[in-house]
Amino acid sequence: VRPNTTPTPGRPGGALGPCPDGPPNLLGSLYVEFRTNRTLQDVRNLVGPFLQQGGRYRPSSCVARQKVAVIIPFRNRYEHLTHWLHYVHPVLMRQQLDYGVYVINQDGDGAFNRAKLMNIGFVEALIEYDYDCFVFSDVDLVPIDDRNLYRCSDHPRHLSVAVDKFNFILPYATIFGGVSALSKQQFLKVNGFSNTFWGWGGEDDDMSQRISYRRMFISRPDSVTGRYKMIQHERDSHNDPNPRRVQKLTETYFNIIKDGLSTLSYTVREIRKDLLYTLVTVDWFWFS
Ligand code: UDH
Repeated sequence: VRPNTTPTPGRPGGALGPCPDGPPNLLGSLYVEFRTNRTLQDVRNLVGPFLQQGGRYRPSSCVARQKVAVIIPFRNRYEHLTHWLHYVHPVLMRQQLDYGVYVINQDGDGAFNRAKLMNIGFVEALIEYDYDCFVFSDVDLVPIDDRNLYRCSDHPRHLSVAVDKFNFILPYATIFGGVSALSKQQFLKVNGFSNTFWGWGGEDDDMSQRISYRRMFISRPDSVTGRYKMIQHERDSHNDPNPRRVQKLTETYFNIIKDGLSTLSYTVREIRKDLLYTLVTVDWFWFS
């Protein structure tokens, strides 16, 4: 009878070696469309066999280079989430990441707070596992090139550099919205996102400023690798543009230490494990 773990030459006990720096099975440019009606069950049938409950995956043939929590700020966008899961799970698998998908769902119909949800995702993911990298992704952004690695690097990384909605051009040099990646250390260094951007806009620019005030740079893939398709949608209710968003950006420097992870307060209403993702439903008092 052969042992079920064939020892790897030179590795006592057959311990797995690290995954290669360049994942070997990437496809490059991908075909992505959102016309097909997909159900979560379709996606479970497609990628479920490779996942563990909660949208967790790790490669079986090597030890992943990074442990990545993918955090999605969310409310009432299940159609988008289904497309996202359909396309992005296979990409993350081919990238040989040890990853988990966390959908942070804002309960109720108060003003949406994307940045606060992402802070909560950071904290809740770390309660579950020793993640070292955090990718924050809008639910409507799907990469169309799998060479765009959902990993962290020496500096905070902006991944969604060339979005079809913006004609595949970076709208402005300091942009940090859409999809971004920060290591645990980088996120702690900037005290996470601000918790005080209510409604649409500004929170990503505030993070961009936090990064530069903490003497870090924004790194990016090139504009071919960093291409994305955005799912078209109307503006959501309870997410009107924040009229104070421009004014608040003049206050970032003074607010970094007094507004962020250090002042985060919220209540977890429910944690539900789907095969494809972990859904964390949260709310908070209006003043917090
Ligand atoms: N979101 C929800 N539900 C809502 C509102 C927002 O899930 O009701 C989440 C979702 O992940 C979404 C993200 O928040 O993808 C961002 O909200 P949005 O899709 O309304 O933002 P928008 O598409 O962003 O308008 C376009 C990029 C703007 C560039 C930023 C420049 N600073």
